[in-house]
Amino acid sequence: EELRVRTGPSIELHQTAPGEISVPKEIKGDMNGQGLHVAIVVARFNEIITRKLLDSAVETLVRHGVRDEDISVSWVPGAFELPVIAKTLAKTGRYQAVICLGAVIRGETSHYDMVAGQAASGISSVALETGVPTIFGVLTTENMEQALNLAGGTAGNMGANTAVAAIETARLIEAANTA
Ligand code: INI
Repeated sequence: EELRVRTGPSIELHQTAPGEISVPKEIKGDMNGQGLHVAIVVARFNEIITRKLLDSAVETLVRHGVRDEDISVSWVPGAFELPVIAKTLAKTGRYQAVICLGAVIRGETSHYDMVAGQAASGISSVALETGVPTIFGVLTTENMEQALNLAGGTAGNMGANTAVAAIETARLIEAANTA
């Protein structure tokens, strides 16, 4: 009896029945936008870029089931102003996600690093302080050509990516709260 071969505790713990392995419970967000309310905050600075991001974000939200009337759009002067309006909107409790869109282009400013850095850390703070997923859709590029490529050119459209991130994260939060 004492010489019985043991498989070891790690294997025994995971074996529910012969041949059957238990797996951890996975909590997932899906891409169903039905019923979601989404706020978009968009910077007017470099509007030639940000309008393309906005169009793509709205189109992608709607394609995934978000109703037009459940999407709000707020324009701010520049990327630096995104966090304060994002926070105001997040705190209303009316939105399951907030998307921030902007374009900070190094070639055109000496305070590029300030604007880009503050936008990123401000947007991150809004998400953590409010619990509302606040999506970072600020392009930070060396020049206008790179920005155009990321706004519907050769490198896709970051606006669409932000819409996908907003829906998945909002749905994951919903799943995590009800799991
Ligand atoms: N705002 C941007 O969104 N992108 C930029 O590239 C930019 N540049 O180049 O300076 C920019 N500056 C404005 C800034 O966001 C604020 O609106 C401004 O500083 C007033 O607070």
